Amino acid sequence: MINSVWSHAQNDRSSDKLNIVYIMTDDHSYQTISAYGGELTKLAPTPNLDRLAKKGMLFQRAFVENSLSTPSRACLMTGLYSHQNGQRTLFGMVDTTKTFVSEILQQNGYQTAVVGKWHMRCEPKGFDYYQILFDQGAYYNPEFKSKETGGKYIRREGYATTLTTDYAINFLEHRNNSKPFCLFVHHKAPHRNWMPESKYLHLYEDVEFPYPDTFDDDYSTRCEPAHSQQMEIDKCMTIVYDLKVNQLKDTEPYSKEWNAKGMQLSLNRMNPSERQQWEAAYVKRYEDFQKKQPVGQDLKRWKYQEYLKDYLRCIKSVDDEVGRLLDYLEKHDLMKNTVIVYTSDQGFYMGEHGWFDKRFMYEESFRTPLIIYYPEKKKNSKCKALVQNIDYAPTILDVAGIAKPDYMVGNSLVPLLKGRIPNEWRSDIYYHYYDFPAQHQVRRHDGVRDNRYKLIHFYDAKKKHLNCDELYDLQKDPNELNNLYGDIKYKKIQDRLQKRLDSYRIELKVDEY
Ligand code: SGN
Ligand code: CA
Repeated sequence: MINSVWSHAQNDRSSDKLNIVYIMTDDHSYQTISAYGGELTKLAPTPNLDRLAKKGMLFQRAFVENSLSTPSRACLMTGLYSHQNGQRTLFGMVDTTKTFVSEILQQNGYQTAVVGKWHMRCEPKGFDYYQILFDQGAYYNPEFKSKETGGKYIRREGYATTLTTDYAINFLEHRNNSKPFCLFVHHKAPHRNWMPESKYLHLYEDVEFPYPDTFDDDYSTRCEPAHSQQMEIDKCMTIVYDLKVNQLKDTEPYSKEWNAKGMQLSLNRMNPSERQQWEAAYVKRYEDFQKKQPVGQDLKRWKYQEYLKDYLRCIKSVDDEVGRLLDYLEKHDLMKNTVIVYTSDQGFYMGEHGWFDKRFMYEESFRTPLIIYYPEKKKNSKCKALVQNIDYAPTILDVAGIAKPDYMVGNSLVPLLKGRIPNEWRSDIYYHYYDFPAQHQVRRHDGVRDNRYKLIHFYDAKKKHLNCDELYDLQKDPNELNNLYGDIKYKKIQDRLQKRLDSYRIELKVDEY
C-alpha cells in the first residue's frame, strides 16, 4: 500500500505545473448568478458558482467579441477574432489551418480533454480525450462521440449536464498523472429550449419572478435593428417548443406553431419514467394556460414567468454539477495546483428589452459571466478591467507557462488574477456580429465600448440606406434606452469613439462594416 502511494507520488509531476479546468456553459446570463447580485438570484441562487467566486475573482466587465456559440468557441480555440479565424456565423466554418490552443498545450506536455458541447464543424484538434455531443446536443439521453466510438455518435442514458460532468470526472480519474492537464467542460445547458432535469421539474413552481426594468421597451430612440429583430418573448417565444405546452390538441390554437414537432422529437428521447414525470409536471402548465387563455400583455407575462422557471431549473443542475466537479478537485487535492474558469459562450436576455436570445452588442448579450480561481491568489475579489474572450487562449497558455504566439491579439489575465492591472491594459474593446440574415434576424453590426461609452454601427453591405449608428452613455443610462447618436452635447465623445472604431477596423484588418 505504502509502496503504491510512494510510486504514485514519484510519478506525479503534474504538481510542478498548473492544471486548468475551463467550464463553459451555453447561454448562461450573468443576471442569473448570485455572485453578480442580480434580482433573480434572490429567488434562484447559485451556491456552487458563488463558492467558486468566493475562492477566486469575479470579472464584472467580461465580454465576447461575437455573441454566438460557434464564433465564441472558435475564438477560445484560436485566440483570434471571428474574421481572423473564419467562424463569423453560427454555421460558418473555423479555418482549421489555424493552430488550436489545445494543440499548443499538447506540444508542451499537457494532457488535454474536451467534454460536452463542441459544436464546431471541424473535428476536435489537439485533444488526448474527448466526449462530445452531437451538434447542439440534446438534454435527455444525448448522443456523444469519443475516440473509442470510431467517429460514431452513441446514445447515452442520462441528462446532458450530469453526463458531461461524469465524462469530465472520468478523464480526471484516468488521466496520466505524470503530466499536467487542461480540461474543457462545455455544457449544453442552459441553451434553448431549456429542458430541465427530472428532479427539478417542479422547482420554482409557485415563484413569481420580478420583471426587468426594460421588459416593455418600445425601442424609441433606437434605429431599425432593435425594432426588426425576432427575439421578443411576446412574438417569438413559442408555446409548444419553448414553453412545453405539448398537450395541446391538433385543433387548438398554437398547436402547429413553429417547431412543435421539434418538441415531440425531444420528448421521444425520454425513457418511460422520464416521460411520465415530464407529463405530470407540464400538464399543470397546460391546464393553467387553458384556464387563463392569456392574450396581449398577460400572454407576454405568462410566457416570461414560465420561460424563467425552465431556464433557472436548468441552471440549478449546472450549479449542482459545478459543485460536484469542485468537490472532486478538493477531495483529490487538486485545488492547490489547478486554475478553474467558469464562463459562458455569451450572455443572454432574461426579458430585458422584452427579449430572449443574444447576438446584440447591448450589455446583456455582449457581457458574459467570468469567474476564475487561481490557487493562492486573491480570494473573493472583483475585477472591473475590460476583458474579452480573445484573452482566454493567452491566459490558458500563460497559466501553462507557454509564451503567447505573436498572432494572438488578446492578453493574459494572469496579472489581473495576481491582483495587478498592468498600466498599459486596454481601455476599450471591439465587437462584431455577422450572422444576418439568420434566425432572430439581428442585423450585422460592429462597435467599440470603453469603460463608460458604447458606439454601435449597424450595417447592410448591400443596402446602404439601412446603415445606422447608436451611442450610449452607460453611466447615465445603463439600460441603453437613450440613443445619443447625433446629440450635439455628445459630439466630442461620438467623434472620439468613431475614431477609435475606425482605428480598430484598420488595425485588425476588418473587411466588412
Ligand atoms: C438554435 C436556437 C436559436 C439560437 C441558436 C444559436 N433555435 O438555432 O434560438 O439563437 O441556436 O444559439 S432552436 O430552435 O434550435 O432552439 S447558440 O448558442 O448555439 O449560438
Ligand atoms: Ca450560446
